[in-house]
Formats: sequence, C-alpha cells, structure tokens
Amino acid sequence: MSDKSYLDWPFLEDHHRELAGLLDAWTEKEIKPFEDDEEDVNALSKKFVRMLGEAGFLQYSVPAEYGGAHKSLDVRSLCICRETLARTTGLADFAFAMQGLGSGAISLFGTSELKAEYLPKVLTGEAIPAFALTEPDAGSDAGNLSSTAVEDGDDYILNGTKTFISNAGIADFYCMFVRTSDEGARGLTCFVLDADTPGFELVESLNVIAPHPLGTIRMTNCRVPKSKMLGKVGEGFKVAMSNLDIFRSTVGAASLGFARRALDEAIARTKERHVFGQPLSGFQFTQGKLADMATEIDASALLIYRAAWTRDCVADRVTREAAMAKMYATEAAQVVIDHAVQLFGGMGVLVGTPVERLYREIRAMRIYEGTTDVQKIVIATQLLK
Ligand code: COS
Repeated sequence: MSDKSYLDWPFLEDHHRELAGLLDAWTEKEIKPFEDDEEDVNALSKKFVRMLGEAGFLQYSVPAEYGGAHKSLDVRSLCICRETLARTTGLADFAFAMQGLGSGAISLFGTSELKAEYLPKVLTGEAIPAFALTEPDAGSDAGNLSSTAVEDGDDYILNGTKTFISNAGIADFYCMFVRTSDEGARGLTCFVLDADTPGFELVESLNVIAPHPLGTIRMTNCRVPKSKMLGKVGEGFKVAMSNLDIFRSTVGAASLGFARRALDEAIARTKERHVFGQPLSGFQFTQGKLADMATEIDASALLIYRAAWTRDCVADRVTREAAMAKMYATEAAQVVIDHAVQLFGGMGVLVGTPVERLYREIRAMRIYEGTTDVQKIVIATQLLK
C-alpha cells in the first residue's frame, strides 16, 4: 500500500483527501480488473471514459458552470486523480487526463456558447476531445507549425497534418492549432474542429511501447465557422501554453503514480525474495535503493503539489513551477522504476509483470507535453526575463 502521508500536507484541503480515498477505492474495484489489458486500447480507453463519467470523476475536467466540481479547473484534484489512476493502469490515467487536456482550451478560452456546446458532453464522457498541436516538422518547436487557416467569409478553411495526437481516431472534436499569419509563435490561432467535418481524416494509428489511442490526422479544406475560434486570432500559442501550464503538473502526477507503484512492488518483492540465506530487503544495497526511491518520490510530490497549489490558490501563470514539476517527476520516476526492475531481477523484464509495464509506461512521459529539454528552456526563459 502506497505511502499516503502526503495527503496531510498543507497544499491539500479536506475535499482533496476525500477524493483520493474515493477514487482509490473505485479504481481498485472497477479499473484493476483491466490492469493487464492492452488488446484494443481504443475500445478500452473509450470504456474508461464512460466509466469515469458515470462515476462522476470527470467533474474535475470541466468548470463548475458546466457541471464541474470547482469554479475553474482545480489542478490539485487533477493531480490526485492522475496519480491514483496511474498507480493501477496508465491507460485509465490517459483516458481521464485527455478529457481535461483535450477540452482545456475551451474551458480556458471558449465563448460561453462553445463551453455550453462541448463541456457538458466531456463531463459525462459522451464526447472525447483531443489537443492537436504537434506536426511532423514541429514538435518541441511548436511555435513553428505549418498547418494553415485561411479566412473565407464567416469561416476559416483549415489544411495540414498533425501527428502524435492522443485520441486521434476516437476523438469527437479537436482543439486544433493552425497558422493564420507568418508571425512565428504569434501567428497561430486555435479552433474547435468536429471530427465529422468534411475533409478531416485519420491517416494512421501509431503503435507505441505503452499503447494508447494515438495517431496522425489530416485536414483537407476543412471549413470551420469563425464562432469556433478559441481566444483571438494570433493567440493560439498562448492558448496552447496556458493549457500546458495546467496539465504539465498533472503529467508529473501520473509519473508519480507510476513511481509509487514501482516502490510498492519493490518493497513487497524484496521482503519475500530470499537470496544468500536472507530476504533481499536485508541487504544494505537494497535498502539504499529503496531509500533513494522513496526520497525521489517525496521530492517529486513536493514539486507537483507546490505547482498545483500555486495555480489553484496564488497565481494564474505557473509556467516555471509546472515545468519544474513535470521535468523532475518524470525523470525521477524513470530512475525509480529502473531500480524496481533491477530489484526484480529477471522477473522485472518478463512481459506482463507490473514493473515491466511501468518501465514502458514511463518513457513517453519524459517526451510528451514538452520534453525534459524543452522544460529546461521554459524554466530558463522565465529566469532570464
Ligand atoms: N502562458 C501564456 N502565454 C504564453 C506562455 C505561457 N506559458 N508561453 C508563451 N506565451 C505567450 C508569450 O507571452 C507570447 O505572447 P506575447 O506576444 O503576448 O508576449 C507568445 O505566447 C509567444 O511566445 P514566445 O515563443 O515569444 O514566448 P517566450 O519568449 O515567452 O518563450 C519559449 C520562448 C521557447 C520558452 C516558448 O516558445 C515555449 O514555451 N516553447 C515550448 C513549446 C513547447 O512546449 N513545445 C512542446 C509542445 S508539447 S505538445
């Protein structure tokens, strides 16, 4: 059983503690039976979205005016949900996270009409959203993307290709970032594009080491009304980065969930495994590893809940704090999980064991929503301003 003492930290309130307990019990009962299932991730992810919606946990993905639990997105609740789900399965965490990240641009920048049209369906799990920023030639350098939107009367005509898009193929709508002028990062604009818009297509699904719904999509002369714009013309980069400022801390939280699970598994294994006449846990080499793992976990949690609390209670702009939390927690979790694999020996690389799954799950976290290298640039940019 994971250490829960962090729930008493002053960053959290009683309703967070209550949520952690409720979701933990629900996950154990409802999600755990699917822990090893990697067969049809698109179908399973959709199922998880429905289940999370029916159980009421998607109320953390939208603001209160549209059925959510809090006036605005509460980052501490999002972190608790991701950390709790990730301890059991990365796919359930993914399904939860994408409801918030995919619709975050609407929650933050949408008109009241757009919020009323999309957010209630995100809350119930009836609609699946996606965040479409990355392109074949613009990943880390997101401000350099080349998909276009050209004004045509009351509409814009969108063209271009996006890749590594989570929920590609199963999403009902996409918050789509496109270029409306040549002014670099200041020339981007965001639109909501419905998946059934003529000219929109899934090009291919992408299969990655920890499978989840992911793919490449293409827009060919997709007509979108101006009323579906999020923010103003030229504000697309700001819309994307403000969204990431909220969700980057939660990527850290999911990694923290993976790391906590790895430590739990390692403690149980080293107590029960006997070598040279005593439990593995009796050796100081083992104890040193366990101590390092626990310390990295607490350090990550402190940075994550500091960033989340700052966003919820102190400041709108948490670019530095969120980048630090994401960078530290994802890198630390990779090391923690690697230690767990080593302590398991041969069993640690056997396909289907929990630590083997965690080893695959954690790798992408150091890349998506901004690589560790991008987080360093973001932090340094803030320091040097
Ligand atoms: N929140 C709100 N607005 C932001 C923002 C944030 N976190 N980051 C940038 N912006 C705004 C800037 O303030 C600027 O707006 P103004 O013209 O009104 O000042 C606009 O977006 C363009 O940003 P610019 O690139 O000029 O920003 P900076 O000089 O502040 O930052 C870096 C430079 C490299 C740090 C920035 O381009 C960046 O964050 N790049 C990383 C992109 C990224 O995360 N890639 C991975 C995507 S993973 S899906």
